[in-house]
Amino acid sequence: MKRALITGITGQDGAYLSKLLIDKGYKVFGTVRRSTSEKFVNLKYLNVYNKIKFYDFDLLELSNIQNVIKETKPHEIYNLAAQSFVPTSFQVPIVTTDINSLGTLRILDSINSINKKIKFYQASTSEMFGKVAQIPQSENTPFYPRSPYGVSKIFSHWITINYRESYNIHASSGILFNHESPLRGSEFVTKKITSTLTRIKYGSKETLRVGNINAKRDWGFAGDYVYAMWLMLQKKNPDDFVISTGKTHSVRQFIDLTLSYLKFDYKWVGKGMNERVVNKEDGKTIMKIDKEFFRPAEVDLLIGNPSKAKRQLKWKPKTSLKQLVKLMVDYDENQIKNA
Ligand code: NAP
Ligand code: F7E
Repeated sequence: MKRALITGITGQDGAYLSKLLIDKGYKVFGTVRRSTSEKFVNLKYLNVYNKIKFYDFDLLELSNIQNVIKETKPHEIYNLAAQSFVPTSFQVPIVTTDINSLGTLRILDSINSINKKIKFYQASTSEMFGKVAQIPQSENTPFYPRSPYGVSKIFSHWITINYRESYNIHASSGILFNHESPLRGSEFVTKKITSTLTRIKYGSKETLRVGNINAKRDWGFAGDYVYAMWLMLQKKNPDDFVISTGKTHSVRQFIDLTLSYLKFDYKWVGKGMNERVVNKEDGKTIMKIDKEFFRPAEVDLLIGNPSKAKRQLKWKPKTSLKQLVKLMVDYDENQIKNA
């Protein structure tokens, strides 16, 4: 039986990847940071919680990482753990770097000393492209990060390549563009939009407050993307792959898609910071711009070129943005109905 160790199993991708690997017959071990609040909602939602063996773990603690690897003896390690929220990385850049950059190095160095045969997946990101040097972005596009998060992930990307080349470790990096799902963290823009607008549709009096609605992202479905992670570790040789849909949409378009799916009768009014969305049925403002949600430096446009993954991994995205909005809103509606 194949054994996989997933760091960051309580996050969005951790849940979908656990489900995929358990369905494939793996024994899955998951790492968890201790906390006083419930962390297993995603894993329970996908019905995998009871099939996973959990370990206390923090990427900041080398001996802890080594002990977990020695105890679980994994064939594959998927390093999904990270401080992954870009705005927070401006607030706590040093902790973000310690977790995201040195944390990755701590795992790689542990693999190198414990068992070089363990295959390793690193969760790299389109945030490394930042102020993009090319459109669309591919594996060969130069990096220009725009946040401490992006910078921290470039270290982990290159240290993964370095350990592969120096010590012959099967270490691959997936440069994943934004991927979303019903299980996306509540602060990320897509989830914030679908959950808030759904609550408003069901009678909540709140207003959706967002930042830069002109930012464009290449959004895919997390369920499709974790399959690419697994494919990378099944390849004979390790490598780096861009995983994306090849399409880009603005936050404004994502808001439109959500409003339409929820059947709001609405209109956009005003300009710039005063732009807002009004519900034509009662004249109330449903969405407005708030400077609190702008970042010190922004990534304006991301659009990935997934040709290498299509060619070499035979991977392609299956879920359109419209289908993704449906999945997310349907889930948010069920949460309200079952509350
Ligand atoms: P997520 O939902 O934010 O999950 C992050 C996970 O990392 C959580 O389980 C979190 O645990 C854990 N974690 C944070 N700090 C830790 C630490 N010091 N030690 C151990 N665990 C720690 O992220 P995601 O969306 O699933 O993304 C998975 C990975 O892919 C991340 O590395 C992210 O940076 C990267 N990525 C994501 C996207 C995307 O669009 N989703 C795109 C490209 C790359 P707690 O539950 O304790 O917070
Ligand atoms: O922002 C704009 C914001 O926070 C997307 C992480 O998973 O994907 C994610 O990073 C865009 C940005 O994701 C709000 O300025 C407007 O331009 O959903 P997000 P992100 O920063 O792209 C990458 C690939 C990762 O690797 C990261 O880990 O939306 N935006 N208004 C807003 N964003 C947020 N969060 N909230 C707003 O109100």
